[in-house]
Amino acid sequence: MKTEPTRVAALLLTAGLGLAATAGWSAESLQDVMKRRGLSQQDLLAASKTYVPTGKRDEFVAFSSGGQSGQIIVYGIPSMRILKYLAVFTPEPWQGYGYDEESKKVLAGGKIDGKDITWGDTHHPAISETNGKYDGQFLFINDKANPRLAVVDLRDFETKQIVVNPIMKSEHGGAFVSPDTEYVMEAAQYAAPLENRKFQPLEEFNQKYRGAVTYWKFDRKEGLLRPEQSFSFEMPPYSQDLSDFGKGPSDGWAFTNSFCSERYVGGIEKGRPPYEAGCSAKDTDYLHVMNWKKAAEMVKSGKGFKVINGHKVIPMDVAVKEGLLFLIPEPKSPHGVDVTPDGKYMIVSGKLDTHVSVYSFDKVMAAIKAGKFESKDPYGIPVIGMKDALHTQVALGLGPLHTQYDSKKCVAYTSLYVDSQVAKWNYCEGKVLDKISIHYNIGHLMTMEGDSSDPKGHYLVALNKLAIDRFNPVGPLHPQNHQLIDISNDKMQLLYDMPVPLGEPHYVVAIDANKLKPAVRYKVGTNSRTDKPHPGAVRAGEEKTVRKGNKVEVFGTLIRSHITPETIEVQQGDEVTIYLTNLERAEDETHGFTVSTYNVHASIEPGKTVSVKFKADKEGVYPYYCTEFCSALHLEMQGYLLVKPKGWKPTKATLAAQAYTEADYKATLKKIADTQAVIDSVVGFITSVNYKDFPDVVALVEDATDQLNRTKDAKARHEAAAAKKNWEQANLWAEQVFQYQVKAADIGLRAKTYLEQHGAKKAK
Ligand code: RUQ
Ligand code: CUA
Repeated sequence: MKTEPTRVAALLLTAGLGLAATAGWSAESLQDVMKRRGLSQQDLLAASKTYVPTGKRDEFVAFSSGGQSGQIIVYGIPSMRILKYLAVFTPEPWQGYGYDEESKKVLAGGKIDGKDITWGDTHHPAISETNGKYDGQFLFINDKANPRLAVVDLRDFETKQIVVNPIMKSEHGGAFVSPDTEYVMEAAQYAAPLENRKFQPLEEFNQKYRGAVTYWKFDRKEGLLRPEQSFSFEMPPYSQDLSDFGKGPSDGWAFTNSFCSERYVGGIEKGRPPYEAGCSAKDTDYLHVMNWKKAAEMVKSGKGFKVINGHKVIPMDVAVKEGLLFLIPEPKSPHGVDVTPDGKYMIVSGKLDTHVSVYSFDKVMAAIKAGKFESKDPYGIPVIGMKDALHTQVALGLGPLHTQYDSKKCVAYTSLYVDSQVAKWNYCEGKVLDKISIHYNIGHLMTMEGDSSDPKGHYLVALNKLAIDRFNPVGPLHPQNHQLIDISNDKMQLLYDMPVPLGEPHYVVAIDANKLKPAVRYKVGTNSRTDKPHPGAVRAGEEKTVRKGNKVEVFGTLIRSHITPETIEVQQGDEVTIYLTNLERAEDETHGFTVSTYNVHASIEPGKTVSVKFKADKEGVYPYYCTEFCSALHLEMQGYLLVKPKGWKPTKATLAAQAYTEADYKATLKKIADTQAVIDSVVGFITSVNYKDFPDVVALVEDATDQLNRTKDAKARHEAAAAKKNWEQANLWAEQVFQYQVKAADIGLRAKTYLEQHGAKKAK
């Protein structure tokens, strides 16, 4: 496709006339639309609460677990528009995750016993906190199936680290952060021997199988978890589950649920009752109460732990002796234990009990201080009486599962799985305030910043396990249904159903959008996964190919609309590494890169340097190209990898003959002059108004100027070639000048439209 100057000029005209042209048409009235689409007043009210007009942004940004996809889904609230899938535990081609060398290193951190694990089961995301409030800097998420934890940096929404839990075989009760994110907690799910690759018979379950809760030390400055400074509590084999950190008055303590304190081991095939019966036989399970601050100090001082698989573990007897670990009975088979924003209470709901139980932190502390325990569990851990710890219990309905908080004092929301409802209630006074039905079978629920010490209210999202009949059918495997509920008034109002098209999301966290300030570009030559300068980075004009033995290293660059180099010649059997730096400074000017059939791909955002590596094991010709539609001449952003067979000798080399005449050259020069006139008029408009007051426009102007500056070199080249009457070279370099002009004009028009739409005023 060619961009003619006349088209650019036509664009200019329409940019000015667009509004006037549509004003005369008669539109459908609101009543017409309601009638035609069968919408009620209530529907319109709901729609007006979720609709975000074009160009406007959402108030909150949600990070949803992507379940079996091993990813994170980012969406806006209240529009429920999906913004991005973040690659975390599984290869993701768009982002080059698992297809470029830098991200492969991150994924390699998640290898278990030397093997790649290419899938993950993400459950519970957590946003980093400062003083108990979301700070928008980092995001953590667990992999339940393969006990791992990942760190996402919210400066660029990229995964930077994956760590494998050294002593667990599954992990569900994470991720949770301490109020200042010094530690990230995860609790095991299914008990197993803590020693790696060690068999123990199920008959010795009570003696040899163990649960655990791990505290990963987080180094905020480097944005990395520090395994050598992390530690775990050895726990009874009770199937530990969700957890939470204390805050405010309960800071320093942490809480973890369990759902099979029966220590049942199943055996349906041997005629024994199944797990579901054995694990719910007793009326209560145990809430684990840990003094993590004291434990961390003890471990720091080099005492009180043993080393298992290279990891520091506090044995149960030490935890008991040092007063670090206590149990409290809790209604059976709970999921969440959720500390209230003021840190005074811990709310637990047993899925098989109709109550939510509100435990008082003060009462728990008083019992511990007084040494008032009702018993000890089989491992010698003191058990605090339920009555001595409870503030109140409230009957909410069937299958209470998870609780989140409102900005209004004492107001909580609890999901009711069996009833398919959300209950709004007051935990200080212990009374139900409102209930709303959802569709269907809600698991977790989530309010805005609703698990922090500063919940924001406004909205609640019901994370429904089943969608059944809510959407257009797409086969037996259904999407999940996230339902948006308005909680700003006394009565809850259901606003919107969003099908979630990727895995089974379990938990979501949502943050005030103003707290997120992600970058739009990297410093040129950055390895985004380490945030350090990339040794493979080069600047324009420094591109080169280096051969050492059979290792070939290509140091290349990308900028609209060419890849340098445009041919890579290697011998069959060579090991090829291609480093690529995106030289763009403009927002959203990402280039992609792939080489045909070599299974490599990279996404190279402005400033980033990445590398792809492969063995050129097949003789042949392999096109490479940019995979992002980055510019009008994106298709031309191409090159050839030539893999020559061993012993190949060049014969007579003839490049495709291209005949151009002086007339062609002159015509191109005319085109350049016409385009320059268009550019001058756009520049005239921009500089006639207060464009400097608009940072977005200033960035566009910088980008356009950058493109225009590039014409100087090409102009010198076409003039030099013309002087030698080499009309082919002269014409092609003149065409290159035109290409830079077109890009500059394109950007200029975007700036002009922006200024017109944002009410720019005449410059003084
Ligand atoms: S969960 S609802 Cu892992 Cu908390 Cu599935
Ligand atoms: Cu760069 Cu397409």
